[in-house]
Amino acid sequence: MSKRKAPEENINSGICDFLIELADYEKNVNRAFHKSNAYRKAASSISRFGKEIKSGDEARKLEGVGAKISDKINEFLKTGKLEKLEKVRKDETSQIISLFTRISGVGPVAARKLMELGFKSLEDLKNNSEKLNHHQNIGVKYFDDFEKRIPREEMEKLEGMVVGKVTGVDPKFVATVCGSYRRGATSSGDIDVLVTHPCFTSETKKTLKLNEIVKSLGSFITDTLSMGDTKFMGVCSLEGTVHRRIDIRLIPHDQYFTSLLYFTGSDIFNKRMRTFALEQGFTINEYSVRPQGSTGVPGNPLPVTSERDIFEIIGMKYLEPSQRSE
Ligand code: 8DG
Ligand code: CA
Ligand code: CA
Repeated sequence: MSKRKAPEENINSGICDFLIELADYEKNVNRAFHKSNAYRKAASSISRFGKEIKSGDEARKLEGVGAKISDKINEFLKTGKLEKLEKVRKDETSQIISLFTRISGVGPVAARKLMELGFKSLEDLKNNSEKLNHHQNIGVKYFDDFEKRIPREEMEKLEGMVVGKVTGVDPKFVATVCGSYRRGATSSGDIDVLVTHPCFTSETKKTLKLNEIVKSLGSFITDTLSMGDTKFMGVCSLEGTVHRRIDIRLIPHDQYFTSLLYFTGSDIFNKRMRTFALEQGFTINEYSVRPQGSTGVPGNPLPVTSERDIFEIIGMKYLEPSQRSE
């Protein structure tokens, strides 16, 4: 996942910002993933609320906001800041780990390890490249570029270029840019491309050559982070300007719509939808929708021919991509 999200129009952005900062701190520095998710969930509820929150008690009525978060909201509304965050921001360990987790390919575990090796800055990492893997070194190299959001206008150019080249290999290829771009965002963190072909299904297992698809993109691709059978992670650049992260995934034709839904996100929306589905007795993931069965063992994948089908099966009102941001 890319590490910076675009600021959205949100009347409670002050509260949401501090909750997301706490979520990142819990995830990256403490590796307390449940706590981190709790903060993110609360931030998501509050940003969907749409009205100005005037007290912790008012926020408590929302899903995912408990006593502790409600107290923090009161402190923030009263004083304009949060004692806990003030401390975290001053702490050197937190500063270094937070910086390192912003590097592509560096998660919370690697970030702490690098700090424990005594590294404090990107400069330190550049001078000790043998301590980093290939992906991480490229992450350091393009650190500034990867932090820059991609304006929608550039995303449109990138889309045109990728789709043109891929369908040039075979007009039956379908290439779709998903992620925040498909949700209509004014800027995106990276380029998430799904590629499918009618002859490539989970049954036939006919392998498509992902490296051929990547090769067709030519010098547009500047670096490869990893190349698997179905997933390419790399770096691209239009006319040698800013370097952008690009992921290309090959998806079997019969799993295309569940993948499209999953990789359109947002990740918060996916979590909400998955929870909703489970409550209705279905398991959904990027591969399939399956009935949960009374014994808890998922049944066979149900046929799906559109994203709308998936919403209908689980009994959720259809939401356009642009309505799936939270
Ligand atoms: P952005 O790049 O503009 O910052 O936002 P994004 O496009 O929504 O996020 P992303 O990190 O590029 O992920 C693309 C979609 O993939 C996301 O919207 C939903 C799905 N996704 C999850 N969980 C995860 C995950 O852990 N890793 C990745 N790579 N994708 C995930 O729901
Ligand atoms: Ca991505
Ligand atoms: Ca993205």
